[in-house]
Amino acid sequence: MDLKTYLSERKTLIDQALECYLPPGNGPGQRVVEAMRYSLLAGGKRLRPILCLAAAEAVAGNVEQVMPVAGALEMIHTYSLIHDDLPAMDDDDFRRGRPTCHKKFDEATAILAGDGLLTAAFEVLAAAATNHPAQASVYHEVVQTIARAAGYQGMVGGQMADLLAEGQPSTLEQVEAIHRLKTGALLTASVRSGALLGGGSARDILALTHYGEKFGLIFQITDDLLDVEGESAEMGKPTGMDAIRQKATYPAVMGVAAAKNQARDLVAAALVDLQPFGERAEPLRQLARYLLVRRQ
Ligand code: GRG
Repeated sequence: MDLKTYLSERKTLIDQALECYLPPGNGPGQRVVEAMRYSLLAGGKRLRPILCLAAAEAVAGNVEQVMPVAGALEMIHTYSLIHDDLPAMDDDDFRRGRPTCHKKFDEATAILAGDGLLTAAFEVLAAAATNHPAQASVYHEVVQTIARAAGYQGMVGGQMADLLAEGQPSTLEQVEAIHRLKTGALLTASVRSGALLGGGSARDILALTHYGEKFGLIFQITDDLLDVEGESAEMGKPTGMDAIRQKATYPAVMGVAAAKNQARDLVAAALVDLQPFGERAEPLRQLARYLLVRRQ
């Protein structure tokens, strides 16, 4: 399979689905819907929904049925980016190649757009569960998995820990703990949800969850490396090792070479998790390898 074609076909399907889940609004909430759509439909790699669909594929599940859950994951991810970009957090002016939500609209609208996307995600999840009453217990577990990964025991808790760690020297254990929550939890939940909805056995779900945990760590290590030497560094962001040292990142605590080795070792281990799934896990296999060579 050709990963580039696979990713672009999946991205097209996901973009079409997102357009349906969040149509243009009218009435008093129109401005906030406009801001939600501005950020949600702005592009992005759609990595979380793609992982969710690929995990369902790995267990021979019905990919189409998984789409609403995949869309909900992207809505939650987009909300986190909108809020992360706010002046009170990372204070970024650009995201996905255009002005951030609060720059395009205003801070209050951006806060509401994030809130709107988070709650809309759970509305989409509830509708999906309603449409599949025979699988109520599976949907229940999916909603619980996603809520936990997004909330204070996952992404929100990780963001808090990251903010508290700013400017403080961190150990490798602390960096790993922050990233497992901040970015790893939602990525892992994406894979796990796909495996659950695809009808995987308990053993399949566990193996794919382990793959998802490794994927989350590799994603974060390579994201940190891109900040040091990738496109974001080339785009003139305040990065490079001096900026990185003040943040809780892998290159800061272990050095660039060791971080690259760690990422490579984790990819090898993630591929072992996928062994039982044979050819069906080829997209997940290639996605893990892709992290090592991505430029954005
Ligand atoms: C505000 C609750 C709250 C959480 C924010 C995930 C997160 C926590 C912040 C994102 C900030 C950031 C840039 C983290 C680095 C890793 C990351 C999540 C990058 C962006 O994800 P991609 O690369 O983005 O999947 P696209 O645009 O492709 O979707």
